[in-house]
Amino acid sequence: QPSSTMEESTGRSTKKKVVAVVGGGLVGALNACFFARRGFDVQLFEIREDIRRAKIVKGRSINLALSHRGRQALKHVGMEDKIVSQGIPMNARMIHSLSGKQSPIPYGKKGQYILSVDRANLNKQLLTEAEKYPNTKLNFDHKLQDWTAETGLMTFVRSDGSEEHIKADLIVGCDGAFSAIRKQFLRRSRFNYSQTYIPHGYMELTMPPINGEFAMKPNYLHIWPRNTFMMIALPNLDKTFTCTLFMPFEEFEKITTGDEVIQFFQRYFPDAIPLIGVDALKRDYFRLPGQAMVSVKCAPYHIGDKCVLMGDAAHAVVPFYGQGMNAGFEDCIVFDEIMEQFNEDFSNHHIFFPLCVHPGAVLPEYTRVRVPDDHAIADLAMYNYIEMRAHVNSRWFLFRKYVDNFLHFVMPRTIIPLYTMVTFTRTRYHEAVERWHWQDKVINRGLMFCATGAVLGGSYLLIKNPPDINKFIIPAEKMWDRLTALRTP
Ligand code: FAD
Ligand code: EGU
Repeated sequence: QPSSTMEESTGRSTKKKVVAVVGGGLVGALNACFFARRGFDVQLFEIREDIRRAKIVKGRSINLALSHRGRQALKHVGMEDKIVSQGIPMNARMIHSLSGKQSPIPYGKKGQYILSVDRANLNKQLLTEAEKYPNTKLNFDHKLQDWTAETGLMTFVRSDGSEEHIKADLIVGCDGAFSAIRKQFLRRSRFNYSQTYIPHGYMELTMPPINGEFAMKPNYLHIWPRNTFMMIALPNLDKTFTCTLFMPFEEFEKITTGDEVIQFFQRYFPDAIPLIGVDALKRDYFRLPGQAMVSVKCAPYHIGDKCVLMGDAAHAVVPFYGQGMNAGFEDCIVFDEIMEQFNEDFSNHHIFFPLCVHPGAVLPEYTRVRVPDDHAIADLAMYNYIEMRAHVNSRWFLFRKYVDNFLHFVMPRTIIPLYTMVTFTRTRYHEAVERWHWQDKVINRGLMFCATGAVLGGSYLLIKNPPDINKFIIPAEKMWDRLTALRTP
């Protein structure tokens, strides 16, 4: 049984012993590894049964785009190579226009790519890795019901109805967008919270292999940008593609029969119909209703020295930057770095020793450092959602990416596309946004400069060499010749 003993040789309870990770999803399982590596007694609690034994795994999205931030976090726990080897590299997007034309746009230089990874597989591997540490215990079928901030006492309910009361020195809330841990935060003063459901829902459809091969080119993130409607497809190891259809709930509701589904696809995604298959499409469309997407922002991320939120529990973001999991994984690195910096000192004793070199208090520092970045990626994802919905068709998408790439090519050090900073670097999200605004200014100044130069230069030349206006005036007799010339091909 996990229990808390706040023993400390110095008499001050500055170090944590028992860490309870609540939620065994992607971030919870990874976090268990991070804390186990540091030697804490890690107790992980997950409401579901062990997904490694479960026959059917229900849950959100089947596959995810893993990029640099997520990979770095996996690297910290020695999991990068294993996960990368089971992912499918996507070197470029493939833009599908309404006519069926496909245009690739690389993500970066040769060899720069993001990965399509299987969510269930990633989750299983992370749980197995966490379990390898002797100081970690995974507790499945444990639903966090309630907890007390003052004592760190948690109440869990099991599927047989029994209750368990468990205490920990530190509670790490990784229980997702509808976090039960976060409920206690909401009851407290000076806790900021906002949640927004977007009008769109999503639905997943599968493209089976054709003659044992991928139905489309595998090493791409396939995108069908159609303003209000959008579809994205990521490849899976079993040579299927998982297509995610995004559309407003009211549009989902308009489609009530199989024939209407086909009509809808005929109108917006005609090239996908034969690849998904007419019958499968008619069937799978009605399997599940459209799934909601929520954006959650809050602050602070901690209560005293007792509890901290990470992953979707701290910041659910809409999936329009492919960063939710990546940001949650980066949370784990940032927390680990702060623990290192503060010598794992969680106390608030800097109130008493303000000039101390390591003034302790890991949790307030985590909030201070991480909130601006998580809020920045939440805002960016929402901004991209609004932008795509408003006016991103395939031509606009292609045009924008070409312009970005061109400017980067001309001034590789000055202009770095925003998605590049977000996807391929660990530039702090809020700094990426600042830099993006700065770059916009530089580009606008550049355009202004060119335009002004053109006008001034042009005027100067006109004044210096005034054109003979008579050259432009066509005599009446010549006008007739010209008009008749136009008629003969
Ligand atoms: P979750 O994965 O939600 O895990 C939370 C865990 O806590 C679950 O296992 C749950 O069972 C458990 N739990 C909940 N309540 C309790 C309780 N009371 N007691 C005990 N346990 C509890 N991100 C990317 O980086 N790239 C992508 O391409 C991408 N695509 C996405 C596409 C879609 C359609 C969606 C919806 C999201 C996408 N994301 C993507 C985001 C990504 O799915 C999430 O950011 C990520 O799953 C967050 O992980 P988490 O561990 O914080 O939360
Ligand atoms: C959505 C759902 C293309 C997986 C944003 C790009 C996404 C993913 C983009 C989903 C888009 C949109 C980026 C990546 C990625 C692009 C990105 C979105 C993975 C700005 C499983 N987005 N996604 N941007 O640049 O940075 O290719 O469900 F259509 S990966 Cl919406 Cl890089």
